[in-house]
Amino acid sequence: MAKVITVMDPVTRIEGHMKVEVTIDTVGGLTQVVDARCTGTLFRGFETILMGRDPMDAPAITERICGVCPVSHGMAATLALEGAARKKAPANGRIIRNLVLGANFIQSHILHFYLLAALDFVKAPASAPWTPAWNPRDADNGADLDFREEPSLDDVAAHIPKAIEMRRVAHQMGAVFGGRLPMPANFVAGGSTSTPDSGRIKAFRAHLQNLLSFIDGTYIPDVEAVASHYSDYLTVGRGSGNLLSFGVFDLDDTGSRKLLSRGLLKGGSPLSLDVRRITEHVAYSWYNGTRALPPASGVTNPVDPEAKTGAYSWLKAPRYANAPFEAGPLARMAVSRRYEGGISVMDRHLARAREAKLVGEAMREWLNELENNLGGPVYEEVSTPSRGSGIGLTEAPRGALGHWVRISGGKVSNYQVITPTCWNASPKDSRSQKGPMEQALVGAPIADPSRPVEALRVIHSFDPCLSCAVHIMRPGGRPVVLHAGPAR
Ligand code: NFE
Repeated sequence: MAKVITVMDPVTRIEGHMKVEVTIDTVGGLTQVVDARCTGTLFRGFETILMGRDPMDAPAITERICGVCPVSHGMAATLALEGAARKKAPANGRIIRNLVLGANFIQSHILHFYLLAALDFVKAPASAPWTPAWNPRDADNGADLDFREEPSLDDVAAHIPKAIEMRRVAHQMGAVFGGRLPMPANFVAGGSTSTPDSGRIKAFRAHLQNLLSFIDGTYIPDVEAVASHYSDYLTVGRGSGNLLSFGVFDLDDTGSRKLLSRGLLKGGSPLSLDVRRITEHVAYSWYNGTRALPPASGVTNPVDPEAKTGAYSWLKAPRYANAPFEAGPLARMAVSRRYEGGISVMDRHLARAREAKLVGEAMREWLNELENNLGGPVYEEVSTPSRGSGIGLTEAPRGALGHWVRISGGKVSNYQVITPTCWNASPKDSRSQKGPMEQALVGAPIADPSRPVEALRVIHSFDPCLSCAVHIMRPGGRPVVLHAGPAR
């Protein structure tokens, strides 16, 4: 077969807008991906929007970065502001924030498997809303693609309507303390604006029980069925081989104990995180300059995409000690020694499902803790520092999330956000090292280059969210240039 380039633009069943270009060739008798380029096709202007604003607005504004993981942005922003103010949320505020974030993890993981990823592996009906698609029940379209015949795989498709209902339940659960979801209203620097009472705890617990039954009885068995019938995907899509977790769900008021640990695995060897070793590269991104900068002094100056030779993405390329690292549930579970498998398409799905159970079960304990401390404070007063800086490191459903804030004259003078999808779907860096997803695509076997469902399996396993990673566009025109300055 002659070498071909297949462009998926936009990649569907993800959040946001992404283009992936794969070069496919036959090597050693196997037709496979030999090169890949991931492009974020929108510009996210949130850092620029925040300049000159009251720092206390950062949680409410950054939650709007994305409707799928708003809680994580609220958490990262409040942690960054608390760092700048040298304050910590009291125990009940911390626990309530954990509970709302846990609800968001569960809804996001269910959403990802059933609505975004499962149809890469299971046959859906050849009718709306499942079509148009490379649908294996459609004789003219996908019948010859590699979709395996198993009753347990048919069950997965049959569970999709229930999964949609369960996702709603997870939102309802988070809204018990969040006030609403998505974009909860209770995340403030210093703690939470909502308070626990026995009625709210009871309502939350009922939703949680319902979700844990679904996770145990349906979600995990469904992922295991897919993993057992597509076990070859335990060796496809390894990527960078490096895993990074900022850690999440503080279990004490100092933040030193977490349900999911902070740390890295570089080629399997554990490392502790030194946040100063994170830089963002822009050599292949549509931003001014070529120098990699630490996010605390990062700049977000978009350029005309046609003016920067070689650049191909609105995503910057975050690197740790100049190396690409994968973020996500597999990274968290592996760093925490709660997942012992490898790094692959199917390991990502298995780790994500097992994490949903782990988090759900921990939430039960947190409800007990709240119940035993009803009336304890949820908020410690935090006033806007006139100057200072803070870093909020947490985890979003898709992986490590960091917010870096600098405050001068009581206003935001710099704000940088690094999302998990920036780690995973990043373009090349100054050393021309590909991002983890680009690396994971190389070597993926492809049966039909015009319908590369195998490449989609690799892409979807990372659960990319380009809404988080990039944001504003002017179709058909030049990029919108937002000028930094005080809010008008
Ligand atoms: Ni838009 Fe997000 C998550 C964050 S992904 S979903 O999870 O942060 O980059």
